[in-house]
Amino acid sequence: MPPIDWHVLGPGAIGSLFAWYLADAGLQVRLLTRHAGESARLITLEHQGHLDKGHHDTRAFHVDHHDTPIQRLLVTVKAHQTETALHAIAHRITADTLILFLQNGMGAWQVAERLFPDSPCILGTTTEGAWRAADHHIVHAGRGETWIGSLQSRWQPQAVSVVRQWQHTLFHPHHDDNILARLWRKLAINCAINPLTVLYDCRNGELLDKPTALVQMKAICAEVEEVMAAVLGVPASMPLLELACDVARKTGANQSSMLQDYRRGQPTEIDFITGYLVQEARRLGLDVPENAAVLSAVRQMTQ
Ligand code: KPL
Repeated sequence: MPPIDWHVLGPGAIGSLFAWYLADAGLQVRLLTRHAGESARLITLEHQGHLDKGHHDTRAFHVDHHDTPIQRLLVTVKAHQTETALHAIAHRITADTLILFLQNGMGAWQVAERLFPDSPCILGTTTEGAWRAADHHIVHAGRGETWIGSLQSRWQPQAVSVVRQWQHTLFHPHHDDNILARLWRKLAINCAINPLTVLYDCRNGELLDKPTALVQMKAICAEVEEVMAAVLGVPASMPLLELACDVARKTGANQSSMLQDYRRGQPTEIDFITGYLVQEARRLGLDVPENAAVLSAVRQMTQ
């Protein structure tokens, strides 16, 4: 049997999308799921917003419950599920296991750095749009960009090697040796859009029609800009409010990932998005009252 190239931990919308296209490019992919009795999973991918619009494809994946070491691990579980999910497979992670985090929010990778300090840990961020229409039915809603890098210079070669390996996939990602700045830009967008879609119970684009939501978005963006500039040491290259409004417009028909979790009654990623921002602000001695208010409002609604 050929060696397994990637194990995907958390085959939700983004995990299934990546599993799908890695397998499509001929890589050997296995899924890691919580269901002990599950040995295979059929994933249906529906194409929207790019080539083959409306086309459905179904592909079978093995679910791996073995105890053998994992070579490359793609972590796509929700940020708050990371610790439990990694604990469950800790016996399969060695100093040679490459771990790539591709999640919304910030800071979940710190679990891996603590549990597996010798394993190469790299980070990615993607704007590929995917959502779950039903169990194991994923809609690829729009094309985006994927960036990969490492916070530690010792693991940059591993990040470059993944970028090379994925050149033959649909994603053809880019390497960024300042992945932190890119992750912050995504965090900023998520801080500006996701919690407000929960508070106003609306799609991303509808925020732009609500004057009070826009006032809040403006205040959120001003605070995030200040924290981001302090963390990265440089001011944002474009006004965040402009960027956030642009993303809200382009993804106007989307329900944000936080709103989807909220509507399904599932825990949201608020602590790894606005919660992370507020924590970083405190560490730096900065005041972020609008974000703190939004954080506590969403926590109250989702507890
Ligand atoms: O990343 C997103 C999310 O929903 O988490 C945005 C960019 C807001 C698109 O919905």
